[in-house]
Amino acid sequence: MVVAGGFGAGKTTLVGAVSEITPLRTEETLSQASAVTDDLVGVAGKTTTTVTMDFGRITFRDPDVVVFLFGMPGQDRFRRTWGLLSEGAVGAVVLADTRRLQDSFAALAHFEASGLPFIVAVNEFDTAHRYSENEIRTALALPGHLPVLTCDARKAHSAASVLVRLVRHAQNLATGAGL
Ligand SMILES: Nc1nc2c(ncn2[C@@H]2O[C@H](COP(=O)(O)OP(=O)(O)OP(=O)(O)O)[C@@H](O)[C@H]2O)c(=O)[nH]1
Ligand SMILES: [Mg+2]
Repeated sequence: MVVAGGFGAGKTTLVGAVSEITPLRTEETLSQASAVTDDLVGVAGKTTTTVTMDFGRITFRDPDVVVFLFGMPGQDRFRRTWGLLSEGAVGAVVLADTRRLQDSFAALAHFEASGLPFIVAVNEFDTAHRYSENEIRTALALPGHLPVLTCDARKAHSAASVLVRLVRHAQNLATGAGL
């Protein structure tokens, strides 16, 4: 599975929260040079960014299914990496931060074009306004069948629920039940 979404939406946090192994991370310090492209409004405390990927693993029980998790870099200048990381994936979670909803557009467009099953999970940051599912669906122009849920990327249980929802959605699409 891949975890995608805009810069600072909480992808690295989510992979780290659910992974049963110490996640592989590729964080680099945000520098003065990136200030022009990596807008820190809403994520002022952020000091690093993912430059290649996060990698984690989770096992679902009964039946045992081992899932590899790939967290993507957020900025759309890494778009080439998104395609490479999502090749052969079961599906994608597009994490959204309602303080910077526009940052989700590039990932949404990517998965719409690629045809990979995806769901939207709103990572509810403490300082962010809470919007209804319908408001988010409208703002992101999402079709009715596409699951939209909320989560706290820091909490393993919440993050795992998102992944389970993605599996169900992918299964529904495969059997035609979700159309
Ligand atoms: N309050 C709160 N903080 C969060 C949550 N999720 C992530 N954070 C914090 O937000 C910051 C950004 O999280 P990351 O996980 O690095 O975000 P990312 O999407 O991987 O960022 P990029 O790789 O740079 O695109 C970190 O300081 C996290 O601790 C959350 O659900 N609530
Ligand atoms: Mg990251």
